[in-house]
Amino acid sequence: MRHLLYTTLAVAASVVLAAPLADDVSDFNLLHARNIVTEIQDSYDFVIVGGGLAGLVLGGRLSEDSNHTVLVLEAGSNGDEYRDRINTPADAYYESLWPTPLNWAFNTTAQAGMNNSQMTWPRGKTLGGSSAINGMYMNRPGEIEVNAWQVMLGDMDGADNWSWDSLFAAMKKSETFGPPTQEIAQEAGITYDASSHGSHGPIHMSYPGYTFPLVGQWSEAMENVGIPVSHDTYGGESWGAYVSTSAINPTNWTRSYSRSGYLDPLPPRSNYDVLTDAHVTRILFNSSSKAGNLSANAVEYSPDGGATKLTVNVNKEVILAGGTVGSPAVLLYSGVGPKDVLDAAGVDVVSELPGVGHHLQDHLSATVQWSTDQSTAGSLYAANGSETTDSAFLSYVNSATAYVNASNMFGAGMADLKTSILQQLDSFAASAGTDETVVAGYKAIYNTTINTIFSSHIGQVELLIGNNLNGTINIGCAIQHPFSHGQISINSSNPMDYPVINPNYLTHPADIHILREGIKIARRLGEAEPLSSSMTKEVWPGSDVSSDDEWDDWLRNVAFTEYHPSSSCAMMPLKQGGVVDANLRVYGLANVRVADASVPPTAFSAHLMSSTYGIAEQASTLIRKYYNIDSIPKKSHHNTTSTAKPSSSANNPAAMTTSTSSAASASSTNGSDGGVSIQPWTLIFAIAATVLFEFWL
Ligand SMILES: Cc1cc2nc3c(=O)[nH]c(=O)nc-3n(C[C@H](O)[C@H](O)[C@H](O)COP(=O)(O)OP(=O)(O)OC[C@H]3O[C@@H](n4cnc5c(N)ncnc54)[C@H](O)[C@@H]3O)c2cc1C
Ligand SMILES: *[C@@H]1O[C@H](CO)[C@@H](O)[C@H](O)[C@H]1NC(C)=O
Ligand SMILES: *[C@@H]1O[C@H](CO)[C@@H](O)[C@H](O)[C@H]1NC(C)=O
Ligand SMILES: *[C@@H]1O[C@H](CO)[C@@H](O)[C@H](O)[C@H]1NC(C)=O
Ligand SMILES: *[C@@H]1O[C@H](CO)[C@@H](O)[C@H](O)[C@H]1NC(C)=O
Ligand SMILES: *[C@@H]1O[C@H](CO)[C@@H](O)[C@H](O)[C@H]1NC(C)=O
Ligand SMILES: *[C@@H]1O[C@H](CO)[C@@H](O)[C@H](O)[C@H]1NC(C)=O
Ligand SMILES: *[C@@H]1O[C@H](CO)[C@@H](O)[C@H](O)[C@H]1NC(C)=O
Ligand SMILES: *[C@@H]1O[C@H](CO)[C@@H](O)[C@H](O)[C@H]1NC(C)=O
Ligand SMILES: *[C@@H]1O[C@H](CO)[C@@H](O)[C@H](O)[C@H]1NC(C)=O
Ligand SMILES: *[C@@H]1O[C@H](CO)[C@@H](O)[C@H](O)[C@H]1NC(C)=O
Ligand SMILES: *[C@@H]1O[C@H](CO)[C@@H](O)[C@H](O)[C@H]1NC(C)=O
Ligand SMILES: CC(=O)N[C@H]1CO[C@H](CO)[C@@H](O)[C@@H]1O
Repeated sequence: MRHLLYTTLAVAASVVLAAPLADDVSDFNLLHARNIVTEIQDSYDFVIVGGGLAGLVLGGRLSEDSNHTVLVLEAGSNGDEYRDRINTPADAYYESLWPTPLNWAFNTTAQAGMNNSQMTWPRGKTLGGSSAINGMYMNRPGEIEVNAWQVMLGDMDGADNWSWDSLFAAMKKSETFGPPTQEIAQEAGITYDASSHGSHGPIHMSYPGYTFPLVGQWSEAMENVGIPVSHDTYGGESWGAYVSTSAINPTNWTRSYSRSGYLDPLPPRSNYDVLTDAHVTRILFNSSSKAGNLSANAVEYSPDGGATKLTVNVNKEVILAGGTVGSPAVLLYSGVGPKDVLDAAGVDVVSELPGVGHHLQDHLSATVQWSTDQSTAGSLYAANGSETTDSAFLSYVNSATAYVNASNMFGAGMADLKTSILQQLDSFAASAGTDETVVAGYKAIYNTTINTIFSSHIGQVELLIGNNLNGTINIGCAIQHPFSHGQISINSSNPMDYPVINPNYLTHPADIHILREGIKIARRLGEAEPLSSSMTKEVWPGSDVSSDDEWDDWLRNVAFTEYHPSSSCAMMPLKQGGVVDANLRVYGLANVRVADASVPPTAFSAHLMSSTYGIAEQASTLIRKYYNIDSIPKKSHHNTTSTAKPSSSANNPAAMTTSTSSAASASSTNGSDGGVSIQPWTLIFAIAATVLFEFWL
């Protein structure tokens, strides 16, 4: 097990959010519990599996149609006990939720390409999912790579929904952009184009209320190593250096995540229930309909760690939003997946679907570190001065980033590398599995990655700066489009057992090459003006590591996940090992869809929140359209837009009448968490913090 990731900082501090004492703290909980229930109905039209980033988007949007009943089942707790740590952005570094029950804390299998180490895979297990425990970077994939996804779908019905234009609109629908203050913009060197962001969505994308000169030096240092500055990365040209937005609500410097955006502000809706501590074990199918596509008629779940199994009936659809690990795991335990995996695990095959769990891709990263005599966020925090009670300071999260394309990385060597990667296509594809459709899918992804993405402006690595440690500055590098693909599988028939995660890190020779050249740029950057003036000495890996072999050995021992696994329920043609079609329907099943980060067939050159919000918004729109199709006037576009817009609680008068508290009248008109007026509250707690050594996300 890799322990290097953690270092324990024996800090004990008290954090007091600068806010007046709320006169009634229970009011707050009441207000936030409106659609969170402890008892559910016997059946629902839609049962959503997972109340994470995507699941709460789907729940919020589908329940806007008051004639549909919607249930979200979330395995984790409601997270209320940890709410202040979730809310405080900088706590992602200083009071991480990793050591709590809000983290699934998966481990990978021993990785052959990583000196056989097992690696930790944190994933959120609470309302909000990973968006409740993550690093809040909020950026976008590029137009080229999203359109490449659409092209891979060929002429499949619904393929249009996954073009850049469609996904861009869906991503914007989820967001409300908040510009930086003039001071922050100047010090951090932030430029932006508000028209590339959404303005009425539930999720805030903004900038921290505190920054450092270091952040402002980022772009100039980048230019000094030959990497261009990006001026509008949010509009599709996602490459170059810039200061990213973060999922932070600038009105009170709190984390903005799927719970705060899509669940808490809702009025009570009599057609919408969210049940926590409900671990979905299986989807149950109508066995008398085996001739065509199988119909799911119930979902089985356990409220108590597997001791009891309960079921809830499904009138219309099951929608999987368990994430890249959870969604394929539920399919596999339900008997939907590759026969070899199901047979070995002792699970009866209900519907053979070879691609489930395959095509897993993740961003793998490493960091170079320098000592510094400057104040860092970490040193200010460690000093326990007035900053630690300043909510603007506690909103500081790292956000300077850059996406570096292949010609910036390899120059004239790019063509040779491309040729050698193409030459390895066939031999490498054979290792993707024994099923010919899965192998064909691997070839298709690989082909798109090398021919369309590698050869373009899209970044092959991401670089980021981190200053949340006491006395050190990090520059990290992460590969974005790995050629090594892995698999989520199971080795047990007990759905409470963790799935088997094998990302196959660095098994394809191109990946170590790309990561090595990227990490060399990270070192050069720390040695480039003006950043170099902040760095005293490189402390990790240091001067012992400089030849290619030394870098490779080091990387195979220290690299770790950037927490962006994707593609394990890939949207591709069935003959290419696809799991869902372009309408997100699982092949072979009549009424089961997947809508989360597991769906895009290729990794993106970006952190995955924004694209996943877009996928969930898009899924909600197409599902609502499908069920309301007869009621949509075919000709008039002007008067039908309300079905596709963030719809207000006023759209849902039936649900509103059940409101008993005055709070409901203050509920949002646009679904953003700006609408509900909740008294801020004061909290004081003692910390014995475990700081993640390299947690710069
Ligand atoms: C530590 C960390 C840092 C990250 N940093 C960033 C960042 O800075 N920026 C960024 O954009 N992205 C970041 N990410 C990635 C981003 O958070 C995820 O890509 C995104 O949340 C994926 O959304 P999702 O809906 O697919 O899955 P999730 O948000 O993980 O939600 C899945 C939900 O399903 C639930 N679930 C799973 N299985 C079951 C089951 N059987 N029954 C019931 N419920 C189930 C889970 O408990 C969870 O709540 C980070 C992720 C992590 C873990
Ligand atoms: C993951 O590995 C750690 C360290 O070896 C171990 O403590 C933990 O129990 C493992 N978790 C799982 C789910 O196997
Ligand atoms: C930090 O400062 C607070 C007072 O502001 C004090 O109560 C606390 O003990 C200090 N923590 C440490 C670790 O010094
Ligand atoms: C359900 O409600 C939506 C809007 O809330 C409406 O457009 C649609 O016609 C309704 N569908 C049915 C079948 O009543
Ligand atoms: C592999 O890991 C072991 C144990 O951590 C270490 O002793 C060894 O040097 C590593 N091998 C290489 C080639 O890095
Ligand atoms: C199961 O399938 C049969 C035959 O297709 C159908 O008549 C029946 O209504 C289905 N039951 C449910 C609960 O979907
Ligand atoms: C099964 O569903 C697919 C769509 O996902 C559809 O194209 C196909 O016709 C269906 N098959 C049967 C037998 O209903
Ligand atoms: C922070 O670093 C300084 C300088 O190295 C050191 O004196 C101090 O003890 C550190 N603080 C903590 C909390 O580790
Ligand atoms: C590979 O990609 C190229 C360029 O995008 C495309 O023309 C070709 O059809 C693809 N080949 C396969 C086998 O997918
Ligand atoms: C990479 O970016 C540079 C600009 O810095 C550009 O000139 C070059 O064409 C890009 N490379 C590719 C492969 O598009
Ligand atoms: C569309 O809405 C406008 C304004 O609300 C109204 O004047 C017009 O008659 C409507 N058109 C149709 C076809 O309903
Ligand atoms: C932050 O402000 C929003 C209004 O923009 C509010 O809905 C939310 O409850 C506040 N969060 C906290 C923790 O005070
Ligand atoms: C939201 C969206 O873009 N929906 C489109 C999905 O695709 C169908 C047909 O391919 C279009 O009719 C929808 O407008």
